[in-house]
Amino acid sequence: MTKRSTGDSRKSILVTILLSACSAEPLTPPGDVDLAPGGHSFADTLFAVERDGQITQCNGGSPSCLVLPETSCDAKLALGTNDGQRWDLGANGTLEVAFLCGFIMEHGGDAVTPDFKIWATVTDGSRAIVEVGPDPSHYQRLDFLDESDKSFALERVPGAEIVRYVRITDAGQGGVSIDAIEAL
Ligand SMILES: [Ca+2]
Repeated sequence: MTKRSTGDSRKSILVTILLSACSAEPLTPPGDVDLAPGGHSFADTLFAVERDGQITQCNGGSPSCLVLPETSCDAKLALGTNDGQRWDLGANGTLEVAFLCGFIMEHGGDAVTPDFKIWATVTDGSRAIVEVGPDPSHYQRLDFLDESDKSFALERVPGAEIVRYVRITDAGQGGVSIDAIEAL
């Protein structure tokens, strides 16, 4: 075996390990419930939270997809499955979550079909701005979260075929609380 092929083999093994680490094993978010095993994926990582003008970076912890990153941020209530435990955005508050063990994929071709769902409670007259991106530096505005448990279609954003980050920003009135973000 040549030196190069050994290196390729090692790369292949590494990729295999990484892929298997991010397989559909049930995840257990701290303080929340199990993610749906083998089912749709839910936001698994808190990236940042802003409420009452204070920004908190929440990422960190384990890089393994078998266990959600540990975080002291209370906004972890918005991770994992829709379990009825919600994070209140607060007026002008922002929540940034990521699918680091999964992703949201546009499907349906030219047809506008729901690609992800934000499980949320939105009081009458309240709304939040929803943005998506492949990373936290390239958000594109998608739509408003202006009703509870609303589904969204990536077709509204040209070129957004796979996204991993979702940023939800209260439009000013408050009254929006997030339970979970689910890739469909
Ligand atoms: Ca929840």
